Amino acid sequence: MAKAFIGFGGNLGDTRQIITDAIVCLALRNQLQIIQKSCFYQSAPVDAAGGDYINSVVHVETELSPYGLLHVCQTIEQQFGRERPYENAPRTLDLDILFFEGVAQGDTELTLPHPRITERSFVLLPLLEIAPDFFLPEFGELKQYLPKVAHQRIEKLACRNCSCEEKPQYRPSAH
Ligand code: PH2
Ligand code: MG
Ligand code: MG
Repeated sequence: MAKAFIGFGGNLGDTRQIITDAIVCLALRNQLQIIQKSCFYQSAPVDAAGGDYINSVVHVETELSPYGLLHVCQTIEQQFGRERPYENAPRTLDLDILFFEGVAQGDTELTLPHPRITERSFVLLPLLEIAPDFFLPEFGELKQYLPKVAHQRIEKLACRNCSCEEKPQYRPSAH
């Protein structure tokens, strides 16, 4: 089983609902298990037109190959009406494989790790939320890149998607 992280994003339609449903579709796939989901984040489009994006990152474990996982991601994008009229066009749903354990490749169809992880707050924040000590080979600790993206507008939304509620928190009683 390999560990992989997938970024979800979109800025057309009810993106929170779309991402919620897309994660269910992903979970129903064979040879793949969802380990953790981040909260939703709302962010300004980076190098793209259109309205604000909603983003989230999911940690999976999979027996699929990187291209097998890519095929699953592309099928789910299609299910949710993804169209590609031009580069970085507004979209209902985008799934990007950010990291696939043990794989470093420069293929144009699938570059791994994703070449812009360290440059985007909409990837770094949700990824670090579910993997605070994430170490990216060749780049090092991901958290050190946070100051470099601090100017990118992003806001964590109230919990709805994340695994927070699955982790019981110690709440001392008032008495
Ligand atoms: N995706 C892009 C380009 N720009 N900006 C934000 N905030 N979120 C995204 O998911 C995003 C983007 C290309 O896939
Ligand atoms: Mg993308
Ligand atoms: Mg993509």
